[in-house]
Amino acid sequence: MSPSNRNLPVILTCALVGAELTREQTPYLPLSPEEIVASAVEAHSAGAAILHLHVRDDQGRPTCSEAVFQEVVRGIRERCDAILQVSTGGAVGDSEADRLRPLEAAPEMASLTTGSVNFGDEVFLNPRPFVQKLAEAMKARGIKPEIEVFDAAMLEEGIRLADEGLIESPLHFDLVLGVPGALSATERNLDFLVSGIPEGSTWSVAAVGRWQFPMAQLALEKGGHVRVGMEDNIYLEKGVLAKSNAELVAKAKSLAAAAGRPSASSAEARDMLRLRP
Ligand code: KMH
Ligand code: ZN
Repeated sequence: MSPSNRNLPVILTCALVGAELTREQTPYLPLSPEEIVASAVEAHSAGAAILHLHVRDDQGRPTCSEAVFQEVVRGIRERCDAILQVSTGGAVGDSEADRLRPLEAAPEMASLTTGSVNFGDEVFLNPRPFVQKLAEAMKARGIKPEIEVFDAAMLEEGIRLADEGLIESPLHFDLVLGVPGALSATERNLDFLVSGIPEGSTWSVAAVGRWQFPMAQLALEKGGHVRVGMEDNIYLEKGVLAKSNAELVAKAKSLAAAAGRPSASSAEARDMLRLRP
């Protein structure tokens, strides 16, 4: 822990649902709008300033339906002041038109993956013209992108979009490490990515599976922010399923406290991210 990072509030993000997980993998996965809202409010109470949202249809399948996103966004907003960040990644194979739909729910933030990448046995497609279109749509609506970096070139592409005027500074990056086929969750990779992040930006780490908490620890020590949640990892510890997203957030919050990093409230996070009022 460098002295400059001590006491720097950490922005905890909780990715509640994702698009790939099923109830077969964990019975605790929230699926219906009511379950997602309840899980969101609980995760926020446990310390998450940002909630990263995917939604599901009435069969539990991933959907980009505007109506479902709006229902979930409205439900959470009625009950807490968390920063809501919709996914524009959706599920592998979603159409470009569908992936633009969550922006209609008027969130404060949205994810923006700035390149294509192998994603397990599939390919998460993000051609440049579509990434530019997403960035333009976010800018037009005053939605701050979280630049999702699954591989190194995505960081450079995020900076390029800012140079082209499609993303406003300060930039916010989420370093997604450990997806099979993408950049692995190692300290060396984290250091390499962080060394390329422009001054004045903010960054978080979202590592998947068993790397979630070890990489969160490194992010805390290096002055970064942390994303946890069932989308990325369903285990509280080896062999023990998290019974809620709040449990994962609470664990991240206690790691942060032990590292001397208080968790930021949503209001503090809005300031740190320079979100528009
Ligand atoms: N479900 C993945 C294919 C995001 O939310 O922007 C993409 C994803 C990233 O989850
Ligand atoms: Zn996501």
